[in-house]
Amino acid sequence: MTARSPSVELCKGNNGLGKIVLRETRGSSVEVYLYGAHVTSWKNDHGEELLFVSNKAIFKPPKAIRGGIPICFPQFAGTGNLEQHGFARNRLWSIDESPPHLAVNSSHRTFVDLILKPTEEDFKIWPHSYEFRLRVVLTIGGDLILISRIRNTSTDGKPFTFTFAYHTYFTVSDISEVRVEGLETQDYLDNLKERERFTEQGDALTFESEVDKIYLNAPPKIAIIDHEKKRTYVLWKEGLPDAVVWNPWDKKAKAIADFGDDEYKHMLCVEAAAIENPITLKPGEEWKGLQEISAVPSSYYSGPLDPHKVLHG
Ligand code: TA6
Repeated sequence: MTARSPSVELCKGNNGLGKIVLRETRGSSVEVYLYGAHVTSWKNDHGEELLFVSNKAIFKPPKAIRGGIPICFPQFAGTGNLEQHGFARNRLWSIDESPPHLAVNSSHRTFVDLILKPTEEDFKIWPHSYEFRLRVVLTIGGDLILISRIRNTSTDGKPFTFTFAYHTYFTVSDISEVRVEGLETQDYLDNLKERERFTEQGDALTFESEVDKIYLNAPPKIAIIDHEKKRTYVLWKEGLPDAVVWNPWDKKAKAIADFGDDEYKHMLCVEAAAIENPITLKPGEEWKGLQEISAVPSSYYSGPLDPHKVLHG
């Protein structure tokens, strides 16, 4: 295999939208659109796509791209005059040519820094001054790291409060053959039951119907096991206490215009988030939220899930 040198390339993506492609030596790659600072592709050394993007995704502002890793800011599943997941994913970001120093280790050599600042229009709907810097890193080993730094730059002494999520869509071979480990016994708010609070029972999460749960104060490490592919996604989060797990299943999938009717079978959202305790920044203060995802062979292969167990819980 010819050795490649790591590279960062700005090019045109779908509909001529600006896109940055990060490539690492062993063949892994990441693509991120300037529109929404939206990661839409993360491939391993063998060129296999690890993120789900709907075949019906509309790469056209103001609609957010369906899939990949939408950035939910300044709110997650909120109400009021903002879109439910905020507006960061609907804005055109810029490449940050002079980012303040961010300590990274040697394996973080291939990255791009993006920045979003409010426009006059934004001020009308969310009257706060901020700088949102996103660093997208592809490590030598092919891991994908997102580091968000949000600073309150207001000069009028006004603090602001926000909620946040990396709304990550993982691609899976068959949702009924997927387990999630690390959230068992956690408390969660169930979005399908008016956000009532429950405690997760049993061991790993398995999936046989729509799920939309906000796990509170979840452990920093969560594993998503794709039995068929013998692949495990490992999600590591810092500064993001909560985790959302979402699959629309068949009925909701049909109701989402930019989502294929059967696509729910091949995706699962596991989202590092800060929801239960919104973050407040005084002027000059900065918040940092990091997510690292890796894809590793599932050495522990327990064989196909027991259909009776999966179907009847
Ligand atoms: O993360 C789960 C969720 O909040 C679901 O309730 C569903 O609305 C999903 O996000 C997709 O939201 P979107 O605004 O991207 O269509």
